[in-house]
Amino acid sequence: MIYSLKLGNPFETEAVTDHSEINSCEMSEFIERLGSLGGELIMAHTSTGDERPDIMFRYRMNNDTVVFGLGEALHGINKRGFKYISYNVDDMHHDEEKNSLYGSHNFILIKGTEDDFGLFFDYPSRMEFDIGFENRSLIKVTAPTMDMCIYLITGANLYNIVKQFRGIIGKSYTAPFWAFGFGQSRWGYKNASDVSEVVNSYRSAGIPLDMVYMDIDYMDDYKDFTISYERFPKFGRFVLDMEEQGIHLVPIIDAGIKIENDYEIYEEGKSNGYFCTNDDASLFSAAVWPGMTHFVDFFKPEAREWFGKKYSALTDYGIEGFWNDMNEPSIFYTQQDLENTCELISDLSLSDKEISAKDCLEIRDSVDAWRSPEVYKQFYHNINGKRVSHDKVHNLYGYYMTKAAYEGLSELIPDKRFLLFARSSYIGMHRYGGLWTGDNKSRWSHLKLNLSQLPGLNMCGFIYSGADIGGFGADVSEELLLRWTALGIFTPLFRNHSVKDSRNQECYRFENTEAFRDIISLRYRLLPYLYSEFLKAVNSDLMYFRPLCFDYEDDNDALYVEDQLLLGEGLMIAPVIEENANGRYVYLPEDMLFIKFKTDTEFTTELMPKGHHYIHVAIDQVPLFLRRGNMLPLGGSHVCTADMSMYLELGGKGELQAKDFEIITLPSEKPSYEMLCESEKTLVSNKIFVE
Ligand code: MIG
Repeated sequence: MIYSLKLGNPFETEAVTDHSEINSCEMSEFIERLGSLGGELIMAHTSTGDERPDIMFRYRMNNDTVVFGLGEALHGINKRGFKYISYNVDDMHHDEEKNSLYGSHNFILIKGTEDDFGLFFDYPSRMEFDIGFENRSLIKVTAPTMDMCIYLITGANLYNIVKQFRGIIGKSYTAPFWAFGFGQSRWGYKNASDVSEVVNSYRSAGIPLDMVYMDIDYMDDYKDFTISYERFPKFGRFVLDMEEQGIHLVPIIDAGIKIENDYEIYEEGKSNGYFCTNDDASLFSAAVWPGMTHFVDFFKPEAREWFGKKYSALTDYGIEGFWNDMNEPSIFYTQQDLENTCELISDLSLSDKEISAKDCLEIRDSVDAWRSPEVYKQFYHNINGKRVSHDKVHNLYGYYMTKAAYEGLSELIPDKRFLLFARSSYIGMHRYGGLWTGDNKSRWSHLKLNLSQLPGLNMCGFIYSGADIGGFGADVSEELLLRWTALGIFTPLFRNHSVKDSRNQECYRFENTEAFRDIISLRYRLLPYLYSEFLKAVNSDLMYFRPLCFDYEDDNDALYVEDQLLLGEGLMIAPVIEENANGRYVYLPEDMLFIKFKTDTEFTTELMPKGHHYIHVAIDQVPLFLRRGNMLPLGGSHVCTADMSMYLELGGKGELQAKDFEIITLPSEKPSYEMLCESEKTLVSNKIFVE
């Protein structure tokens, strides 16, 4: 059951799209329902003497309570023990003590002693989730104003609650099949020959590759919807050449629009009033990569429509995939900051006083708005004719940018699925694109973090998601990259990406290219299963990745497993995430078939009983577990999805042959092809890849 409570005058975020099954409650009824589950809702005046009350949800946990959710938030799958702040931020240091990341996903799922329930706080500005941080046994969710919708979801079990939640927030974005290929990216590919070199090197190493991402350097002076023809001469020809080699180019689009006379986007945005404004209605200016920029007011439907159509600058060349970046929005400093700082310097230089260290620090701080929440109180949107402070709707900015892109691309490429994902997000954006989890680092702890973030994201509808494989910042070791890639082959978004001045991180740069080839080829062999499970998750509000306890409800050991996940209906993954390990401990909640891939074509299987085990997994091997009653179809090895037309043609037209697959089953008898097509649990049926 789903209950909602509307408090005050909430902003319509459009996170929830289907209200038909929701019982909207009066305050007293809602409080009573929460109370019967052990939760309290309290309105309290803040000590600052604000007239408006704080909202606080409170829940007393016992020793066994486990809390899930919060989307991409840091820490483990179980969110207990930390305080999370929903206020989107561009912070490239994903350290354990950080409270916020790029997205805010205000859904929590409480596994209580008696009843389990979920809560969604639909509130687009800053709020806090203290999940047993200040007090180990207390959950405290607070927001500074009472303008919010709260949704309470009860159900038979955790998975059922998530499915109901997914049902009200609308169907997740469907990525095209090719977006499940492997992608190489690096901030620093500056011209066509850099990109070609990447493609050639992958092809000659025999490592599969489907896309090369183009970071900001492909643009002319970091201007959105431009291409530097100096560095990418004959761009149209180049896109076609790449396509012939089975490569999709995926350019980046940033949020800030460069202020420059005669730059079409700037001129049109300005004359049509599509940009965010200052207090006094003048245009708000702030610096990002292009220098001074304006920000599109994505809350205006006309501005969204206009911006979305601008993607034609690239789709006209045959581009079908994009990533949206810097859309928290990320701001280095504002025009105002810059002016104040100049004034400060000039005052100091005019005075006779010696310039102190304190003065220098003041100068530095005065021009630095990066990651400062204060800057978001300085500009405004025009929403239905009303001026709204950005701060009030801050967490929605990336979401509305992605909505603009999605709607534009749907018109520009109407007959095809396109690839689209973004960095900043809020629940609701999952209908328009996927996300990547931003600037992680080449650290073993971030490999683990990658795994921990996946189920939370799935709960909130973000199925097409993934992290920068190998880590964005810092230098990666070959071992870390191999182990990380061995996790990456299972994530829908599978992209190796790194920052400019870090060690070159393309797989062919390392000695053991064969191991990379085997691991990534395995991804392609698994695609029939993976893409089918992805479509099932999207179309039926399922989770592609789930914590073990979602399926093994009464298994107390399964409840605490933090480094294994269920993948789709039939698989469990247990990647090696420790340095210098020759394997790992796994927990099997039931008997499973342990499949160890040695190369892309060679594997061993072993039936393993329920319980705790140690498995040996060498650096070039991939472990996988098949659940009872399921089969795993393995397609052939391919260097790109374009070569897999066999699967793509299936849409009712092509004939799928059992011989096209190698089939791994757990039951003793080998299933016939007919069985394969008929079985409810079948992964290969003529339904794969068809909605
Ligand atoms: O301030 O476009 O997260 O993936 O390579 C850095 C350059 C801007 C941040 C993105 C990262 C991208 C980088 N961007």
